[in-house]
Amino acid sequence: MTAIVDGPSGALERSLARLDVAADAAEVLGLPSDEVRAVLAEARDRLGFPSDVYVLALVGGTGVGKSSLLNALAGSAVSPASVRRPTTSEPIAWVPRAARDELAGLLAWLEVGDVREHDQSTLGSVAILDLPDMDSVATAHRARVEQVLPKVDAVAWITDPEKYHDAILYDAFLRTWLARLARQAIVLNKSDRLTADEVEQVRRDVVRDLREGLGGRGPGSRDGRDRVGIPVVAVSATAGPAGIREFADWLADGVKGKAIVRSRLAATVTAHAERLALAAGIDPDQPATPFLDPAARHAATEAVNAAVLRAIDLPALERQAVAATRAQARRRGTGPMGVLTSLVYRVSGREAQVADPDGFLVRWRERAPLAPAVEALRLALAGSLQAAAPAVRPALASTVEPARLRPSLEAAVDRAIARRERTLPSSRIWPVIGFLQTLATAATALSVAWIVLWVLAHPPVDSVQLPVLGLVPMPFVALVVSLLVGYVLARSLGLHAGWVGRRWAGRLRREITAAVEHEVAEHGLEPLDRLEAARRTLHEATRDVIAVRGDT
Ligand SMILES: Nc1nc2c(ncn2[C@@H]2O[C@H](COP(=O)(O)OP(=O)(O)O)[C@@H](O)[C@H]2O)c(=O)[nH]1
Ligand SMILES: [Mg+2]
Repeated sequence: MTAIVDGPSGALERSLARLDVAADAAEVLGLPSDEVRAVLAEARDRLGFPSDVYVLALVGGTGVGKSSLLNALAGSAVSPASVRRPTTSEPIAWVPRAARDELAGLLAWLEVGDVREHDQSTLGSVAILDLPDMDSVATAHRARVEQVLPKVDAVAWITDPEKYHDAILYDAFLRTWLARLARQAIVLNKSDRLTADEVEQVRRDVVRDLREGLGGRGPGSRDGRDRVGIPVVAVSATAGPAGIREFADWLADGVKGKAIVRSRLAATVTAHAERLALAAGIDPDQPATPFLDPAARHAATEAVNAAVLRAIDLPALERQAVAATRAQARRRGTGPMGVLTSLVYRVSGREAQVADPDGFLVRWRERAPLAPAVEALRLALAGSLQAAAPAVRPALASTVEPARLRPSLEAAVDRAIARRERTLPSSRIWPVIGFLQTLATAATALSVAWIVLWVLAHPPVDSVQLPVLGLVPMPFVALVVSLLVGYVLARSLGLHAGWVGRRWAGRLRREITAAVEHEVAEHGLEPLDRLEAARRTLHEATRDVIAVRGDT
C-alpha cells in the first residue's frame, strides 16, 4: 500500500494549494474561513495515510438496519443489531485482515477503536464503518457522526420505508454532504416490506426529494444536477446474501480505493471553494467583477479628489505663494528701506503667517477635515454595498470608515505634497531694481541734506518754474524726483513680484492637483483596493479549484 503523497498530475495538491489561497482571500473579505482551514488540514492528513483501502461509512437513522446490513455483508454478527435502541454508540470498523496494520494510523485518526477484521476478497478494498444513529435521541451519537463524516471517503446513506422521507436526512445531512462526497449511495433497506412496485415508487420519491429538496440549492452545488444523480439501491439486510445483492454490487463496482479517496477530496475541496465563492457573491463561471465597476470607481475617485482638493484649500495656497514671492522680492529688490521693512515683517512673524506656502501645505491636516472626502466615497459605494453579498458587506462598509480611509487619503496627500518642487521663484530683475532703489534712497538723503544746507546757509540754488506751484528751488525738486523714482521702482517691483508669484502659484496648484489626483487614484482607496484584490484572488482561486476537479 502507498500513501497518497502525490497524484499522477498533482492536480489535487494544486487544488488544495488554491483553496488555501481562497481561504486567505475570504478572510480579507471578512468571511469565516475556519471550516475551510479544517477541511484543508483533514484533506492533507488523509493524503498522508494509506489510500489503497478507502473508508465507507454506513450513515442513517435509528433502526434503519445499518448494523444488520454490515452483518449481512459479513455473513456473521459483526455489529450488534437490535430492536432495542440505540445500539451502536461508537463506530465499529470492519476491515480487511491483510490491511489491518497499515490502516492502524488511519483508524486512529478516525478515532475508531472498535475494529473487526475479515478475509472477504469480493468486497474490494474497503473499510466499512458502522456509525451511531444520526437521528438518535442521544445527541452525542449524532455529534459522533458529524465528527467522523469529514474524514470518511464514501458514504452509504441507509434509510428504510418509514424514514426515507425524513427531513433530517435531507436537511441536516444530504444538503451538506452530497456535494462534498464523490462516492455515495442511498440504500433503501427493509425492501422486503414493500412490493416490487412500491420499491420503484420509493426510488422515484427519493430521486424527486433529492431534486426538489436539494437540486440547485445544495450548499456549494451550483447546478445541483450532477449531485442528485447518486444511485438509490434497494436491499433487505435480513434476507441473506440475495437481499443485499444490489448493495454488494455497488460496493464491488470496480472502483479503486485510491481513486475514491482522491475524488472525495476533490469533491470536498470543490464544494468548499464554491461555498466561499457563493458567500462572497462571486460566480466562478462568470468573468470576475469588482465591487465598484470602472465607471463608478472613476466617478468615486473624482468625487474624493475634488473633496480632498477643497480640503487643502488651493486658493489660499495661491495667496500664500504670491505673498511669499512678494516677500522674497522685497528682500532682494527694495534697497535699504525695504530690507528694513522686510526685517520687521519677518521678526514680527507676520510673514510666516501669510507668506509660507510650504508651511501652509505641511499643516494642511490642521485645517482640512477629510470628512467630505470620506463621505464622497461612502456615497459612491452605497450602491455596491447593497448589491454585495451579505457576508462581505461589513468588510466593504468598513473601507469607508473614516478610521480606515482617512489614513490612506492623508498618506496620499502627504506624498503628493512631498513630491512637489520646493524652491521659491526669484528674478534677476529684482537686484537691479534693488540697486536703483538704493540710488533713489541715496538721492533722497542727499536732497534732504541739500535742503537743510539751503535753509541754514542759503547758498545760491537754481529754481525751476513748475505749473501751479510756480518757482520751486532745486533741492525740493531733487527730493520730489527721488521720492517719485523710489515710488515707481517699488510699484514696479510689487507688480512684477505679483506676476511672478501668481505664475508660480498657478504651477504649484496644478502640481498639487495632479499629484493629489494621482495619489488618490493609486493609493487613496487602498482599503477598498485590498478588498477588490481579495475578491479577484478568490475568484481566480475558486475557478482554478473547480477547473482542476476534472483532472483528479
Ligand atoms: N424486515 C426487516 N427488518 C430489518 C431489516 N434490516 C434490519 N431489520 C431490523 O431492524 C432493526 C434495527 O436494525 P439495526 O441493524 O440494529 O439498525 P441500526 O440501528 O440502523 O443499526 C432490527 O430489529 C433488525 O432486525 C430488513 O431488511 N428487513
Ligand atoms: Mg446499529
